[in-house]
Amino acid sequence: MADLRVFSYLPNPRIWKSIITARLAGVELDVRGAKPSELPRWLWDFDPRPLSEVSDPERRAAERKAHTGFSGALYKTDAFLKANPTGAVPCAFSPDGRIGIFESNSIMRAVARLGEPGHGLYGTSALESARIDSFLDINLAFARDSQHYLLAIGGRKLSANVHERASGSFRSYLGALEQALAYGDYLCGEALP
Ligand SMILES: N[C@@H](CCC(=O)N[C@@H](CS)C(=O)NCC(=O)O)C(=O)O
Repeated sequence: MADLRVFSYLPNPRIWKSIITARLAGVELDVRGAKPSELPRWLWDFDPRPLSEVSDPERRAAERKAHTGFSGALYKTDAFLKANPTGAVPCAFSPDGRIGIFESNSIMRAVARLGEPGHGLYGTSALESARIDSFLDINLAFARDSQHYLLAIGGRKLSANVHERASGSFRSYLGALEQALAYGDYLCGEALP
């Protein structure tokens, strides 16, 4: 049995970081999903599957309005929304489906925590892990603003305001990385794990 189940549209850059971490840390992932264009015709659930395999009542009960990156209807079960209150993908589940993990950075951290002892990818102490969290946290504003920017370009609705926000958070995020690297070769620790 895999250590963690991940459901997403595939490929999704948001899960590459978890897949890379899993390879380096010796964690087995069970990655499920389909192309972005196919996912609206899937049941979003711990046991995700094409709607062709789902009964009509189950499909009707799961119908929701998409909110980000998709339009129209998506089919998310109550159990999916209980495990993953944002209703977004990627999301991950414990092998028994009882624990849901959402936000791609959190999924990556879960993979690192599940990894073999000593891999060092999430630091070598509580404080080093917290420093890594600091960089992941400042990434969130940039990730959100760049998502709005890319979706606006895709929808041919790019405004000066959206561009300005993405540009500002890009500068602020990379500025912090540059500042950290002005004092040494690593963002955290003294060597690559
Ligand atoms: N910050 C989240 C973003 C996830 C996200 O926005 N996912 C969108 C697709 S890009 C989604 O699942 N939308 C579902 C919906 O529209 O209901 C992460 O990094 O995991």
